[in-house]
This record gives sequence, structure tokens and C-alpha cells, in this order.
Amino acid sequence: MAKPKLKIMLVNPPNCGRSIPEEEYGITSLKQLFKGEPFSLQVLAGPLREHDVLIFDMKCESEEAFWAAFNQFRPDVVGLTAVTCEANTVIRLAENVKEKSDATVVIGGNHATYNPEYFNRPPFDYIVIGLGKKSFAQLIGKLAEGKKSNGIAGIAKTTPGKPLTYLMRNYDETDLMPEIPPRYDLIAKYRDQYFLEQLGLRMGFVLSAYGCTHKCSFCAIPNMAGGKYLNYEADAVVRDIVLLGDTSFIRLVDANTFGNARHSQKLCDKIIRAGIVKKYFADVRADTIVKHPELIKNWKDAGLYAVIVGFEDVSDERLTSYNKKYQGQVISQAIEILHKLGIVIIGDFIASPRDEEDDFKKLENFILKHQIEVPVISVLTPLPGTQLYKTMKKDIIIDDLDYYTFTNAVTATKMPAKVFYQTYAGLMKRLHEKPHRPQ
Ligand code: B12
Ligand code: SF4
Repeated sequence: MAKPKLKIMLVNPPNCGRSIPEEEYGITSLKQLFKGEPFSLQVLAGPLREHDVLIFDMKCESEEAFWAAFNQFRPDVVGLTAVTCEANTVIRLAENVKEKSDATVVIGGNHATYNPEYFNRPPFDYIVIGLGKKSFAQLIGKLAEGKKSNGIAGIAKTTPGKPLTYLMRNYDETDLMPEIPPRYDLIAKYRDQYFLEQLGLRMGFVLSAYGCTHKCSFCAIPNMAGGKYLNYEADAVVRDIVLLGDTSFIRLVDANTFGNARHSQKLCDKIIRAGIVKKYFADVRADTIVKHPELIKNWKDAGLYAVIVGFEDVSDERLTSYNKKYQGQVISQAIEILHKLGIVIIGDFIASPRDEEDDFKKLENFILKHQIEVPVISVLTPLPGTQLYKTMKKDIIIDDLDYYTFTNAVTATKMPAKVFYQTYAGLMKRLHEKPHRPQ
């Protein structure tokens, strides 16, 4: 007998998060609006073909439009995704969903993985921890059969008022379900809106790996695959790139793209052999670039246009405290290799609330000296669930997660707060006066 079909609404929350510099000091330049396809939801929708799935992107549409779509679709299941600064917004949304319907509400994503207890509240029924493509499909299978869904590893049934208990999932490559592509078709109506203002371009998202080989103290990635680094099959990556049709820029959304050099070389060969001509953006560690310059060169030939490198800091002491596992000299070597190859550098740096004007000056000098084309500077933020959170918990002065946007100091600043934000905003303004534009 065929299983009943469920109506599943997957929701990307609106751009949210609050800004201290704006609220307190009228500095509006630090708050940014981000838009990019809700790739996690397209991935989750992949294995649910036998059901009726709707992806609603509140970063593209109003809340009013959301409720109109909700009332028309009348979902059996609502799936919400959230990073930390979106956590409070999705709680409010889930409460409204429960007031208006008896839909089963499921939450997943970075915050649900790093701080599942935060969502152990009445409006949620299930919390999906980490990589959810396969576990969510298993949950939907059980719900469609009207069966109890306790016991799926990686999924917690909420127990408000009592601590959560759930089976840890031992993630492996089968959790990536490479045989099933993301449902790019479900967001087709939004695609024109996924415009990256900072670079002035549109890009499509493709996955080639998941999790990370490392465990930097501030980072909310390693637990997403239970501390593992998983590769998505090379043929599946090529298939997904092709599915994006004439999109000329592809962002490999992996947190660490060339973490397995052999696999990356195989993928590179397959892309070249398939005759695909696209430009790629990928997140790469500085030490990978230094260890495997040939691989990076080969990828340049395959279309690697820009790399996002988490340089984080210019001080060896800070790099060690972040558990980055390399020192400043590796950063300089990596930059040299990238410049020689003509690969654009999107450099991520972290400004600590303890920084003083001199530290900002040093960072600016470093960025200018090394000609980092697109510098991105975030404020050090102890995200709940990370190692950094454990170390900095006692110093946190703002625990409202709305402020965990990476542009607020949630621990005390050493300089007067106003001067800290003015210095930070001033640096960002100078660095972005002549924005990089892809050729
Ligand atoms: C693409 C991306 C974006 C895009 C699109 C995201 C979107 N949903 O609209 C844009 C540009 C909009 C964006 C914005 C921001 N982002 Co962002 N983003 C990413 C990035 C690079 C890739 C995410 C991705 O697609 N991964 C691949 C998919 C397949 O994996 P996944 O998202 O983890 O999804 C799986 C599981 O999490 C789970 N899952 C996820 N959601 C759900 C929902 C349900 C119902 C279920 C069952 C399961 C489930 O199953 C999925 C499939 O297996 C990640 C870093 C990374 N490499 O992961 C950062 C990342 C998620 N972003 C981050 C941040 C901080 C932000 C911003 C605050 C901006 C900033 N300063 O960087 C804003 C937030 C927006 C806002 N202000 O409201 C942080 C989150 C850390 C945290 N815990 O808060 C990350 C981890 C990067 C980092 N530097 O640490 N982001
Ligand atoms: S910062 Fe980068 S290298 Fe470090 S754990 Fe996160 S994804 Fe991995």
C-alpha cells in the first residue's frame, strides 16, 4: 500500500539579528543584508519526492506573504532552519504556526545542532541535530506511516521541562545521499533575488564536502557531522553543477573544500573532463594551499576564481588560542601562492572585543600590504555549544541571541564600546571603498 503523501513546508527565516552599533551609536554601515539560496532546504527536499514540498524563503518574501502561503498550503509538517542569530525569530514563528495549526514542527541547522536544548520548547516537536538529509527523510517516512518516530539517531523528540534525550548519529558518507540531488527547482522563482551585493554577482550553491578536518575553537561547523569530514561523490558534484544550468558562478558551500586532496583532485579532473566552464568560489584553509599548491593550480585551470580563507588573525598567539593549527607564516605563504595563481582572496578575519586601535591598525596594514581583495572582518562571538563559548561564558555580557550576528561585541570591549564600533566601522568603510568586482 502506498504511503500517504504529506504536505511539507520548509521555511528559511527572514534576515534577522540586531545591531548594537546601529541601536546605540547610529552606525548603520555594519549591518548587512544577506541573501543566498536556502540550500539546506533544497538538500532536505531531495529525498522527499513522493511528498508535496514547498520551500518558502522569508529572506525574499514578507511575513504577510508567508501566512498567505501557509493558509493556502496547509502543511502537515513545517521544517525551520536557523543559525544562532535567527533562533529567537524561528521560535516566534513556530509559536504562531502552532497557534494556527496542528502541523508537526521540526527545527534543524547550526543552532539546533550546537544548542539543541534551546529549542526544547512547546512549539517544536523534533530537533534534528547535524546533517539532516537522511535522518529527516527517515522522520518523514515514519510520520507518513503514522508511526512513532522515537529512536532515529540524530533526532530528538522535544520534552519541554525535561532534558532532551536522543541517540547520537554516527554520520558517514551515506548521510549525504549523493544519489539524490538538491531540489533547485523549488526555489526557481527566487533565483533572481539571490544577488551578492558585495561582489555584484549571482551564484548557485553546490556541495562537495561536509563537516571539517579541524576544530577551531570559535567555529560552529565540526559538530555538524559529529566531528567528521565527509566527501560528496565527485560524480554527484558534477551532476549538481550541471543542474544549475547557465549560472556562471558556483559557490562550493562546504566549510572546508579541499580537505581531502585526492578527492579534490578527482573532482577537478572530472569537471575538466566534463567540459564545464564555470567560475568557482571555495572555502580553503591556508595550510591546505601551502601543502597542495599543485592542487590549487589545477583547480585554477578548472575555473577556481576565488577562495574564502579563514585567516582569522595576524598574531601567532591568537591563532594558537583559536586552535587554528597553523601560524602566521603559513598565511603569508598561502597569500603568495594565491597571488601568483591569480586567484581572488576573500579573507576572513576576527576582531576581538579586546582589540584596541593599534590592533585594528595592524590588521588594516596586513590586509593592505597583502592586497586581500575582499576582506571580511567579524567580531569574535562565542556561539553557544562551541569550545570558545566554554572559555568565554563568564565574560558574556549580552546573551540575547539576536545579537549573535558576528558584528556585535557580546563580551565587554577593552576600548569604550562607542570607540570600538567607530574604529571597526571606519576600517570596514576604508577597506570597502573600492569594492572588488569580478571580471
Ligand atoms: C550559504 C550560507 C549563508 C547564505 C544562505 C543561508 C540561508 N539559509 O539563507 C547567507 C549568505 C544568506 C548566509 C547568511 C548568514 N550566515 Co551563513 N552560511 C552559509 C554557509 C557558507 C553554507 C550553508 C550551507 O548551505 N551549507 C550546506 C548545507 C547542505 O548544510 P547545512 O546548512 O548545515 O544544512 C544541513 C543541516 O544543518 C541540517 N539542517 C539545516 N536546516 C535544517 C532544517 C530542518 C527542518 C532539518 C530537518 C535539518 C536542517 O540538514 C541540512 C542538510 O543536511 C555556512 C558555512 C558552511 N559552510 O556551512 C554559513 C553559516 C551557516 N552562516 C553563518 C552566519 C553567522 C551567517 C550570518 C549571521 C552572517 C554572517 N555574519 O556570516 C547570516 C545570517 C542571516 C541573517 N542575518 O539572518 C554561520 C552560522 C554560525 C551560527 N551558528 O550562527 C555559518 C556556519 C558560517 C560561519 N562563519 O560560521 N549564510
Ligand atoms: S574555522 Fe574552518 S577550518 Fe576551522 S573548524 Fe571551522 S570550518 Fe574547519
